[in-house]
This record gives sequence, C-alpha cells and structure tokens, in this order.
Amino acid sequence: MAKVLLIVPPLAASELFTKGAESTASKLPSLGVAYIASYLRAHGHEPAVYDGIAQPRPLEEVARSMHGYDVVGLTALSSYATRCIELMQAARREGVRAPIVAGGPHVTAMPGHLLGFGADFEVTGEGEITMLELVEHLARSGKDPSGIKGLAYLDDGKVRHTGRRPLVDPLDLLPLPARDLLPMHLYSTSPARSRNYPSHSMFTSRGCPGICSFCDHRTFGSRVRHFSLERIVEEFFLLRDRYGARDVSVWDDNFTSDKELLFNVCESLNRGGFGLTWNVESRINLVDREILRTLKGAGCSFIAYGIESGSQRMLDHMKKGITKEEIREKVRITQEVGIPIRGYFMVGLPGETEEDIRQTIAFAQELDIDIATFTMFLPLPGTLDYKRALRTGSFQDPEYFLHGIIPEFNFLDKPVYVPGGISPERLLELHQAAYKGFYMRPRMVLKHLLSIRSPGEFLSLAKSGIGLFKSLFCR
Ligand code: B12
Ligand code: SF4
Repeated sequence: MAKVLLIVPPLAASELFTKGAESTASKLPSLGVAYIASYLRAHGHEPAVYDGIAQPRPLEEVARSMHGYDVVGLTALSSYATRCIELMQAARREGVRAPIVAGGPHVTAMPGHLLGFGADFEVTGEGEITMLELVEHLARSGKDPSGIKGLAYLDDGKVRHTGRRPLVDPLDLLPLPARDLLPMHLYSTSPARSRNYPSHSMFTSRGCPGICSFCDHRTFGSRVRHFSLERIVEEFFLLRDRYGARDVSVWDDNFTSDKELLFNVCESLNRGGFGLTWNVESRINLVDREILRTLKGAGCSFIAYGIESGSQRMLDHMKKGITKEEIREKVRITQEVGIPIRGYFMVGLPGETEEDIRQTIAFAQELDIDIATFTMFLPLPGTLDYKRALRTGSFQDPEYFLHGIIPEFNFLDKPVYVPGGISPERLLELHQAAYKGFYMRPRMVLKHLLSIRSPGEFLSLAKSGIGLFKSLFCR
C-alpha cells in the first residue's frame, strides 16, 4: 500500500482572476485529481488530496507537507505550469525525497517539459491507470519503468516516452471521483453559470470529435466515450444527496452528443424526482429542438455554447465546423424552448483583423443571449493556433508558461499574443469594448434585473456587476 499525495498547486484568487473579477469568480474542484485518487484507492492505496486553488498556502508549507508520502502527484494546466515548477523547486529545497509525478493537460501538450524542472515522471493523457501502474512499480522499487505506457521520464539525461496508453473503455471501469478527499464546502460556481448554490461539477463523458484550432483536447482523444446511464444518474443523485448540491454543472465537452443516452438520462432524472436545476455545455451543431425540449423538461436551466466568433471567415479558420446561420437558428430554438444561454467568444486569434473582432462584438449583441464571455486568445502549446501564432502577429512570449500565471479569460494588461495589424493597446480596447458593448446595454441591464428572484440572487448579481465594472474600468 502506497501513500500518495495529489496536489493542485496553490494559486491565490488574485492570480486566477484579475482586476476585481475574483469577486465573481468560480472555484471548481479538480476532478482530474479526484479520479486519480479514487482509482488508486480502489486498488488498495492511500491517496490524499491538497487543492491549492481552494486553500492557497505558502509554497514552502505545501512542500513540507509532502514529507511522509511515498509518491507525490501534481496537476498542471499551461496557465499555471510556472507554479508547478516553483513548487517542485521548493520541494527539493525542503529535502522531499518522494518521486514527483506531473500530469494534466500541460504535460500531455508538452511531454518532457516539466522533467527539466524537477518532475521525476510525467503521466501523459488519461492518468488513472498509468498512475496506478507507476505507483505499484515504485513500491516494488522497480528500476525500469519502460513497460508502463503513457509515461515520460529522463533516461541518461534524455526524455524517454513509453508510448500512448489506450483510452479507458468502458469508462465505468473508473470509480466515482473521490470527492470525499476534496474540500467540497469551499467550491463555488460563477453566478454566470448558476444561481443555485452549491452547484457541483460532474462529467458524463470524455472526448470530443471537434478539431478547433485553438483547443487542446488531446487528453481524452476524439472519440466520445460515455459513462453508463446508471452511473450517470447515480452521480447526479449523489451530488444532491451526499454533497448537498442545489444545482449540477455538467462539464462535458459535448453533453448532447448521444441523443438516446441523453433522453434516457433526462427520463431517469424525472422519474427519480431529481428536482434540481442543472446546466450543460454543447457544440451548437449537436442540439436540436427535441434535445432542447427534453433538457428543459428535466430541469436543465442553462446551456453554454462555444460560438467563438461573429466572423464566418474566422469560424472557418478555427475549423469550428459551424456557420453563423446555424448559430442564429440554434440560439433562436434554444430561446424558444426557454433555456438561458451563455456564449463563449474569443478575440485576438492569429489571422484575426479588427473588422473580425467588430463582427464578433456585434454578433454577440445581435444574438441577444443572456451571458457572453470574451476570452482573450491564449495560444495553448500543441495546438494549431500555437503554431500559427509563432508564424504571424506578435507572440510576446512563446514560453509564457514558464514566466507567470495566466488568469482566467486572459484579462492581462499585456496580451500574450497580438494578431498582425492590431496593436496590443487596441486589442485590449476591443476586448473591453466587447464586454462593455454587451453588458452596458439598457436592455441587458433590465433583463438581468428582471431575472432576480431572491435577495441572494440580487447580492450575487450585484457582486458580478461590481466585479465586471472593476475589470473594465479599473485598469
Ligand atoms: C472545468 C474546466 C475549467 C474550470 C476549472 C476546473 C478545475 N478546477 O480543474 C475553469 C472554468 C475555471 C477553467 C479555467 C480555465 N481553463 Co479549463 N477546462 C475545464 C474543462 C472543461 C474540464 C476540466 C476537467 O475537470 N476535466 C476532467 C478531468 C478528469 O480531466 P483532467 O483534469 O485533464 O485530468 C486527467 C488527465 O489530465 C490526467 N491528470 C490530471 N492531473 C493529473 C495529475 C497527476 C499526478 C496524474 C498522474 C495525472 C493527471 O489524469 C486525469 C484523469 O484522466 C477542461 C476540458 C476538458 N475536457 O478536460 C478545460 C481545460 C482544462 N481548460 C483549459 C484552459 C486553457 C483554461 C483557461 C486557461 C482558459 C482561459 N483562457 O481562461 C482557464 C485557466 C484558469 C487558470 N488560471 O487556471 C485547457 C487546458 C489546456 C492546457 N494546455 O493547459 C482545457 C484542457 C480546455 C481545452 N480543451 O483547451 N477550466
Ligand atoms: S473547442 Fe469544444 S468542440 Fe472544439 S475541439 Fe475543443 S472541446 Fe471540441
């Protein structure tokens, strides 16, 4: 039996959300780490989790807490890979001897990268089985890990990859994520997603067949795999009954990809008297009126669509596979069915012009959706747009993941990347104009005010409004 400490590195709210936005921000559980923990536990090991986003502590203190464990695991996004590096360095200064294993999307995108900064092993891709095999290998004090698929490590100073591990199939092989090891009482969802607190997160599937040029979706591959109907319904009810959820956020890349399963999930929730609101994300081309009606009928109170741009040229450039006409139609149907919509938009992609951004700003307003998020494009390593960013425009720091924390939505004074033909100052102005143009319309203010149903909702809306105001005007 091995004792394994799994860590989300410590990050203060002020690092994750700049310029006042921390008051409106979400704090979500790292379910990736919770899945690794439950898989290890199911195989007789003793995992513990420290979530440094929920409970930020000084690096030295976190490093010292690693003493006494046989293996330490760290999760890394590219946006906070720097903090993982600082933490591994602190661990070595504190004399931690346990092997450090790094995993997560940054490691999958850039295998080998964190080995140069203190990680002993990297687990690439889906991590549960690889981590278990590695932990058991280390417990046997095995010397040669080359037979474990999905690993990267240094062999004689050179990065050695052991090859890609096949994806977990069926997904039900994985136990429910070990939420009992997470500080569930500390998580919160953005009011932009749900107003019924707490809203707890879950997944019903892994994988996405999309090929969007900005997205890093290699961890789970392009084939969508689902948990079984029974398992999905069990998790919904578990969140309600054991963790006191009053809303559920389903974070699947494409919740609506399997129509029959979706109908069965909705029917089971209705039959079992689930009674809570819940929200999902989807590709716009994977919904139709029947799906939307069924979702609405089962309590789905919110849907988020990746709309990305109001310029058809950019939608094609991003390989989004959707047209503006299709977006208009699906948004209209969603509104007719009565599900509020959040649209994700991006600005500042390689090849984008000021005119494209203007079209995005206008399109978000034209669609008359309820919430719009405009993310300043962040070139994610390993994506097509990272390569494009190296070739065109000005990529201020192609190794940004070594030099600082990127806050959510990339609200930076100095954008990491600026497309050709636009100055950094102008890009920032346009980014702000997108938010101001969307939210400062009398119609939008009225819509949000009229949607308030309780003093709690008023408070949460007021907090969001103040946060947004600070983000936009207190630079
Ligand atoms: C929910 C979510 C969020 C939540 C936070 C959730 C959280 N606390 O983890 C919010 C909305 C806040 C968010 C914000 C951002 N996100 Co996000 N997010 C997601 C999303 C949709 C789900 C994450 C998740 O739980 N996945 C399910 C779990 C099971 O997967 P996982 O965490 O990857 O874990 C598996 C493996 O990676 C591995 N693993 C992970 N950790 C470890 C550790 C060890 C030791 C081992 C062995 C293995 C291992 O094993 C796990 C199980 O198989 C993913 C997309 C996706 N489908 O995963 C994007 C994703 C993680 N986000 C991404 C990005 C870019 C961002 C932002 C930078 C966006 C932005 N510009 O604002 C910000 C970052 C803010 C910040 N500073 O951290 C990228 C990351 C790419 C990268 N190279 O880092 C992803 C992959 C989206 C994408 N496809 O491009 N995000
Ligand atoms: S952006 Fe969404 S639809 Fe596109 S590849 Fe990524 S997860 Fe799939």
